[in-house]
Amino acid sequence: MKYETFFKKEIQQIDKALESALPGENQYPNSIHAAMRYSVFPGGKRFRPIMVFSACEASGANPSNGLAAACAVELIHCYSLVHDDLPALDNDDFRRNKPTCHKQFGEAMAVLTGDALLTIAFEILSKVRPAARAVSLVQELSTASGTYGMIGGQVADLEGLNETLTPSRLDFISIHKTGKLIKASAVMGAICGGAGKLVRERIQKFGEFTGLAFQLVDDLQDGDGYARIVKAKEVHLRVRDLIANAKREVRPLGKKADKLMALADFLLNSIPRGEHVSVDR
Ligand code: GRG
Repeated sequence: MKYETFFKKEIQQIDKALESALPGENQYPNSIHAAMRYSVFPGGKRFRPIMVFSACEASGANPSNGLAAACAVELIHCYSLVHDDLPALDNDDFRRNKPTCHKQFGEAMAVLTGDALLTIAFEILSKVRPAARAVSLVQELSTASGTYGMIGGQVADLEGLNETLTPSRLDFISIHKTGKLIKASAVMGAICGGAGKLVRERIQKFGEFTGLAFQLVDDLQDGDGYARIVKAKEVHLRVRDLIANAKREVRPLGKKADKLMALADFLLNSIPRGEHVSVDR
C-alpha cells in the first residue's frame, strides 16, 4: 500500500487541525497569513506529525492526544523549509511542486513567514494541558530546533559546503539538521501518550535511528551528503541497519507499535529503486 493511502486518516486529521490552528487569510495583516498558509498547504508527507501520532499510540494512548504536538512540529518543519529555500541559504525556486515562499511573496515576507510559523508552533504547545506536559513539549521541541539540533546541523552543513566532509562530520550534520526534529516527534508522542520511562526510552531510540535513516534516504534520493562520499550500496546497508535497530527497540511494545513499524518500513522502501541491494543480513 502507498504511504499516502496507509496514513490517509492521519494526514486528514493533521491537515484539519493545522487549518484551524493557523490564522485565516482574511485576518489582518492578510499577506502574512496568506504566506503562512501557502507554506503549510498542500503539505508534503507529514512524516513528523505522523511520527507523533504513532509514538502516542505506541505508548498506549489515543493518537489524537498528540494533535497539538503534531501540528507544532509540522509548523517548525515548514518554517525550516521556507528559510532554507531563501537566496541566502539554498536559493531554491520550487518546493512541494510550486514556487517557494520567497518567489511567491518576496524575500522579506518569506523571512517573516518562517518566523511566524516558528512562533505559532510554541503558542500552540503553550495551550496543552496539563501545563507540566506543555512545558515538557516546549523543552523537547525547542532543544531539537535550536543550535543543539536543527539550526546547529544547518550551520555545520553551511560551513562544510566547500570542504570534503568526513563521515563523522556528516553524521553530525544529518543527526542534527534532520534527525533531532524526527527524534523530538517520537519523544513528544511518548509524552502525549503518558509513556513511562522505559517505553519513552525505547521510543526515543526509535526516533534517533529513524531520524538519521531519514536523512540518509534523502541523500540517496538527491545524490547528496553521504551519497557523495560513500557508495550508494553502503548508504543503503546503513539505512537497513538503522531501520532494523529502530524496529528492534519498539517490537516489545507489541501491536501498539504497529504504526511505528509501518513508518520505519515506508522509510526503508522509499530508497530509490536503483539503490536497492539484495543482501540478506
Ligand atoms: C534553515 C532554519 C533552517 C533549517 C534548515 C530542515 C532543514 C534545516 C532544511 C531543509 C532542507 C533539507 C532538504 C533538509 C533535510 C531534511 C529534509 C529531508 C527535509 C525534507 O523533509 P520532508 O521530506 O519534506 O519530510 P515534506 O515536503 O514531505 O514535508
